[in-house]
Formats: sequence, C-alpha cells, structure tokens
Amino acid sequence: MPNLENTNNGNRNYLFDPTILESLDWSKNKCTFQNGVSYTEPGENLVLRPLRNDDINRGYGTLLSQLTKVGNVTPDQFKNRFDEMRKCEGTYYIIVIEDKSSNQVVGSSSLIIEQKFIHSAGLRGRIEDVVIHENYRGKQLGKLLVQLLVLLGEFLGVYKLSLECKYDKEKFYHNFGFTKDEQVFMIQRFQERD
Ligand code: 16G
Repeated sequence: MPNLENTNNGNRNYLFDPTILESLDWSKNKCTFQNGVSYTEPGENLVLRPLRNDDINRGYGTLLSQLTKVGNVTPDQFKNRFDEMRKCEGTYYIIVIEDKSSNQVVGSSSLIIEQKFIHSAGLRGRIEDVVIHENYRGKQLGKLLVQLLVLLGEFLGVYKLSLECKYDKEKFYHNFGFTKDEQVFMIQRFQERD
C-alpha cells in the first residue's frame, strides 16, 4: 500500500489501527473516480491515514475552521481530546489526508460508531466533519474520504449510516447511497463555552 502511511512508527500515535483500512472491500465502491485517483493513490505527495496525536501541529485546526467555528483549541486540549477518543475503542474513526510536501493535513472526515441495544444490539454509524482545505478542492479528495468511511462503516457492521449536511451538498452525498427518508433532522443549540 504505497500511499497509506507506514504503520511501523508507533501505532499509539494513531487514533485507530491503520491496518483496518487495508481490509476494506473496494468492489463495493459506489462512485467513479477520474484520473486514476484511488485510496492508495490519492494524489501527488498525498497520504491517507488515521488522525495522529500531533496533527494539531500540521494545520488541523485551520483545516477544521474551514468547516465551522473551532474556537481556541490548545495543543494540550487537542492531545487530551485525542486520548479520550482513542480510549473509546471502536468508536472514533477520523481519517485525514496529509500533504507530505508541506506536512499539512488538508482533508479530514470522521466516522463515529454508536453502540445500540436495538437492531440486535447493533451499531449505528454517523459521518461527521467532512472538510477539504480550500486549496485542495476539486481533486476528488472529499469523495475519496466519504467513500472510505462508508466502506469502513459497512466493514464494521453498522446497520445504518447517517449524516447531516447543507442542502447544497445533498447531491454529493447521493453518490454514496445516502437518501432522505421519513426521518426529520432536528436540532437545538446551546451557548458555547469559550
Ligand atoms: C456539517 C457536518 C457536520 C458538522 C457540522 C458543523 C458533514 C457531513 N456534516 O453539517 O458533521 O458537525 O457541519 O456545523 O460533514 P456546526 O458547527 O454548525 O454544528
């Protein structure tokens, strides 16, 4: 696997075991990728890998700020949150794209696995926080990340995958098999801590 990052330099730095990404069944891929883009060849100098515990030093906050408000997250806060997520084994799968020429994280997307009692003590997956750096859009990287997470969700055995997105992204998510159903997404917001 040439462009999935070398896993030998300390798996504990990764949010989850990178080798799980090798187990995915790409014959179930629902989209078409142009120009030879694939998960092993995402683009020149680009690698796909799980989030690392020091990615805050690779522009991760700046990247997320292109999705929504990030606030002031210190490297310590990042590390603590990372450690808490990592302890919840089988729950947080954040996959990023790093540009090795600049050592910057230029794309990210998250799969969160929720354990249920319903559906025979089943698992539900949620896709969250999909963002590609503005300088790297139009290179099929978002498509690659979301398709990877859909395959990962299926591999992990979820009975359903869901996400929320802005109306103008609806068509994009149709590519992966997402449709609207009779459920309504409702929301309530609370005052944020600084
Ligand atoms: C989008 C994201 C969601 C994220 C939210 C942030 C996807 C598929 N959806 O809806 O995961 O949490 O934006 O917006 O990436 P907010 O800051 O207004 O909650």
